[in-house]
Amino acid sequence: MQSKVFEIIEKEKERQAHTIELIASENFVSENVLRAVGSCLTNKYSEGYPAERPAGNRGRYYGGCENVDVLEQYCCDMWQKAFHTDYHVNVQPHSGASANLAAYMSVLKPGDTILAMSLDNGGHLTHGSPVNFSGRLFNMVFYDVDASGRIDMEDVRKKAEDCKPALILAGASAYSRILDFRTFADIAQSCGAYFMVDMAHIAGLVAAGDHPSPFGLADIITTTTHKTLRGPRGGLIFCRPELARKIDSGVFPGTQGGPLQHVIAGKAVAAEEACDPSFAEYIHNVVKNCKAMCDAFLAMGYHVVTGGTDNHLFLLDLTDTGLTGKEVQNELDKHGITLNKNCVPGETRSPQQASGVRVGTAAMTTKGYTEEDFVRVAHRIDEIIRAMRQAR
Ligand code: DSN
Repeated sequence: MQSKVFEIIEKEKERQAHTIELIASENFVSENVLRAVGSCLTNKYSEGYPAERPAGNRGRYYGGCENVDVLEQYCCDMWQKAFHTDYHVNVQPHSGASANLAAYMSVLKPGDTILAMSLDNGGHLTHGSPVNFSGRLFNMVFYDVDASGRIDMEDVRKKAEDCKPALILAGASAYSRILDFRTFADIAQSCGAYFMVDMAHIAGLVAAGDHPSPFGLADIITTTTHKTLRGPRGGLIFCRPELARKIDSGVFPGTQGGPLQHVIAGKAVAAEEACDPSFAEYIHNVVKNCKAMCDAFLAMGYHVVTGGTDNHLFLLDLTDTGLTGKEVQNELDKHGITLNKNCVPGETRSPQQASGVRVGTAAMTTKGYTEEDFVRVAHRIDEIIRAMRQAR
């Protein structure tokens, strides 16, 4: 049967081949990851866990799981290797949002207090946005950023003392600076809270040693596998071994049914790739390229939130230009440059309009872009923005 779907996929392949991809949360996976995700493993049901899991959570609810048992355990082993950790790992979360939901539900009750970073300041929807389950199920308190946009650790300490949270969350979707996991952990310990890190954006940098590691400091660590880790779309949860049973139950049967074994296969391939020395080399280049591009914008007089970047992304605050993030995103789309509008600290517009754009270098570094290429793109973006302002 002829399917329309393959025509659409061909068009998307073309789009991906011919645009400059600067969305900070996207990347291009290897052929092996694609092969694994497109495999016959999609046919298999396997609710439950492989036999090697900690007592209480082992065993499957279906027959015929002998191959996926080996696969899932291998995937867990490889992610432990990639992060040099003996933390327990659950590779079943379907996404970062599912991982965060399962993590919260494993150790918290509805109504408990979570101290986190708000969406406007760079946090994620699942970090307590009122339109998300997190903001509806939990009592959210948000720590602030200082005038430059950096997390104000004194505010974290003060709010933790005041609200006595059950869990403190560090991690972000649009934050360009090093996260001070040690100070977060000290604050969590001093108020008896769980310390959770959502490292979805920076996980590749953690694996490569380009960002301090939360392992050994956080109780629970969630991540996606498709951003800087360059794997298939999906999530992972790591936890201290004593929380293994709670976390596994929080994923299945707590918040998910059958795991996606074809995606787990893709995650296992991505973990193998992350263990190869070439991955660290790639991530070093992502960070170097990001700094070069960010410096080019600073030199052209743009307002970069926090004044720079330590990682794979930065945020341009367009308030001074009179343009919205949405207008710039749409205009760049017309010129084959893809990025996303983003709220900035102290945002006055709705997230649909937003006053900034987020720029990331992980995807185009995979395509071989160098510092010079990213600087050239920065100048091209500036030309387009200047033309938009003149047309006003
Ligand atoms: N939407 C992802 C990002 O772009 O950061 C997070 O879910």
